Amino acid sequence: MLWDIFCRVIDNHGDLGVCWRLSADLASRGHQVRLWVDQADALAWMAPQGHSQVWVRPWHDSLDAKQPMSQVWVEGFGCELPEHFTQWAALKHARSMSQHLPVWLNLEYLSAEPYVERCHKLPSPVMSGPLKGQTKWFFYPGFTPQTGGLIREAHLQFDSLGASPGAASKPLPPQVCQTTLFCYEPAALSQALQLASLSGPMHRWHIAHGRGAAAFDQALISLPPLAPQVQFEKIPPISQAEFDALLAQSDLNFVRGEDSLVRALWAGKAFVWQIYPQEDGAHGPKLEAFLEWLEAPDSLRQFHRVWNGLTPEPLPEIDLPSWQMCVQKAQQRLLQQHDLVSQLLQFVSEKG
Ligand code: TRH
Repeated sequence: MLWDIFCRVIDNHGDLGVCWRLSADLASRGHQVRLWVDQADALAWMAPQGHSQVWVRPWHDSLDAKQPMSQVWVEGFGCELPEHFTQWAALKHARSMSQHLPVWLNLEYLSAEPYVERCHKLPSPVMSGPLKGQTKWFFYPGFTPQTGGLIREAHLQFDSLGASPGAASKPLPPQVCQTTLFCYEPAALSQALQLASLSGPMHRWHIAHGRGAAAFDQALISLPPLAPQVQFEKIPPISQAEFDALLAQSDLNFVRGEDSLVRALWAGKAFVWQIYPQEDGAHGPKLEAFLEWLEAPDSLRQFHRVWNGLTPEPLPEIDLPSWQMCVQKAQQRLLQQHDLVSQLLQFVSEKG
């Protein structure tokens, strides 16, 4: 099938990261994708290899009458279709009355909250514009069988120790503990750098570029003079495949947002999630719902609450073995469920 996927970059990299992974996964299953993006520049490092079956198109690019109608439209995160596209589609549809309009989906943000199961696959009538009267369908990713699931490509390999995308490629001395840091600006960062288990010569931090790297620099400056030395390496922007491999090679991953959370689950290593903060505080219950689903041990829950600024208490000590075991159990539960793209294909075949 031919798919149109629409992505507007709000800030950070998650919207584009998810839409690219979705497009590439569909393409690897033999589909063709027109990926409409308003700011595609991050794809240069995220997906430098591209994909021969995915055509990235600028948001305002218009289509002419010869271009084919696709079978599925996906609005990434409620971004709404561009006006020129709805006009083109309405005209094309009117000229060929026999042709069905595509199945129209709104791919929502990921959450473990209970509303996701209730709202998944609900219809939403289109009330205005050239396509008034059509129906859009909500498609919610999620962590339970009653949701749309998570993107999980066929090439991911899982064993009892979790996924290993490239994990074996760079053997490291076993005694050195590796941590990857991909975060926003957690107030507890300088505290984390002073934890006995995360500092000193037997520990190495891999610092992903961007906001987290700037926050790391600030945290280093604020360390007291006698704090143990932090061993670290700054990582330039790397491709999603390399990023996934980095998570798989680490013993502890600090991740953020939406897409790297899923990748931390597939990496199967202990992780701490910094949730995207929302002004109305909606991220608090969203984080708690996730920790509940994760069946996180107390120390991991507490670490998350402090890391996300939800409580002023000090960070608890890291407990890598129990945190990793919890992640691996969660991963096993997820592996019993269908992945997001398989579920999307099933839904489209029902509605098409
Ligand atoms: O960048 P993010 O903070 O994105 C966020 C969230 O998606 C959030 O839900 C959304 O509301 C907000 O954006 C607007 O974190 P996330 O989701 O993990 O996306 C990062 C992407 O960047 C992910 O696909 C991994 C990729 N990446 C690389 O490919 N290479 C890199 O070097 C790094 C650091 C990241």
